[in-house]
Amino acid sequence: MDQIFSRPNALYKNARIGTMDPTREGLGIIDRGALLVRDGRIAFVGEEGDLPSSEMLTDTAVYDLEGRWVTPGLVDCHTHIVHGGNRAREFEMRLAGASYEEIARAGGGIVSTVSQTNALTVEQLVEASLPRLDTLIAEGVTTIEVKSGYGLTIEGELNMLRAARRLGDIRPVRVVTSYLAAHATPAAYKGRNADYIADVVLPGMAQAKAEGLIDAVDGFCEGIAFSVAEIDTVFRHARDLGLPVKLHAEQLSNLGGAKLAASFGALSVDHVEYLDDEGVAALQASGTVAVLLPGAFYAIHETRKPPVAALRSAGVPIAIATDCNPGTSPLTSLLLTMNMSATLFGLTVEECLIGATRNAARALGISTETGSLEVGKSADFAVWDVESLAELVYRIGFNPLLLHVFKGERISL
Ligand code: DI6
Ligand code: FE
Repeated sequence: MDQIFSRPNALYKNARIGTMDPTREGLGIIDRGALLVRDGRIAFVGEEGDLPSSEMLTDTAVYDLEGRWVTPGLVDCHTHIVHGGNRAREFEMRLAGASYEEIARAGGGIVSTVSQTNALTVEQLVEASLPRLDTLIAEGVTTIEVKSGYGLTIEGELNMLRAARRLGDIRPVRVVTSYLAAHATPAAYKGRNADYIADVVLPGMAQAKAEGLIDAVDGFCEGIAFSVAEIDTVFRHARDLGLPVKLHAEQLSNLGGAKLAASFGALSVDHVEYLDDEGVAALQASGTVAVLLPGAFYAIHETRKPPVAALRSAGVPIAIATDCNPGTSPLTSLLLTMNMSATLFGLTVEECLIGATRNAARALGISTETGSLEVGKSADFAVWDVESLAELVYRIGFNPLLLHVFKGERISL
């Protein structure tokens, strides 16, 4: 269990800070900087020489970071970390040549995790998820998005979301939840998507919202999952309930899911390997974030890369995330995700760092709270033992985190 110090008012000085502040150039770097934390929020961030007068520094602990680099706390904006069991057997099948779609159509894939998940109580789901969450926290993740989508019954979906909320109660991390009942159709409703949506997805959404369990609604728009029209039905219900939406879109083909999501002002569309120019234009118009998931691309041996150049020139914000899930992305490292985003998708170091902080927070609709180091935001930041921030993207399987702070509380490792 992480040892958490009491919440001090604290001054962190002698730091090199990558603020990711959008009002500053590039990474928003401050060379000899200081961060003042009061009541869990950033009261000052800037050049040490511009620190406010001394009275703001009374009853304040002072930490000399000895010139080390500081970034915002990392934000993993797309995960399925709450689930039972694993799919190592399918991994072997894929090594023998079976495609992700063939495995799904043969009853494997998502639905095979469903029974392993529904067999667990909420507390058992929490216990099963903690090793994955702790691994991410140990790399400086201070915010994580957690989806449902392996229950596929009302009670099963709600239990997953209850477990997700519980994770945020017992660990120093902000948990943002997404309702993903429209992830797959359970065996009992095989070939009857519309009935499944009417009987489970829509009433479950209302119940989950009433219990304060969901922050957004997600869906899987794909030939092996739900059509654009079916997702449209789900998103209309979300809009009626006042819930924002996001979508797994254009992962294996182009059904036009991104365009539909953009028409609802979606927070994000995720995967987007098969996104076309029309889809890019729709995202640009709606301000929707494109979340790239290199773990899934890598694990299912996908060859089609997301249209990064088109996204870049259209000014569509790009975020990256682990997509930590037992089937297509059993990846529990946002640092490795940054390396894969650069190496596999051609993102720059700056795009990777902003993609795992500021733009990831934007994909969750919490840009006013975290994702960059600006006055008034939550004091969520990480201190790294590196010579340059590029090392956070360059290294493969190495964690240079020295310490991190969440809501002003110093999290020892
Ligand atoms: N796309 C994915 O890659 C994951 N979900 C989705 O919509 C797969 C989840 C799984 O295979 O368990
Ligand atoms: Fe996913």
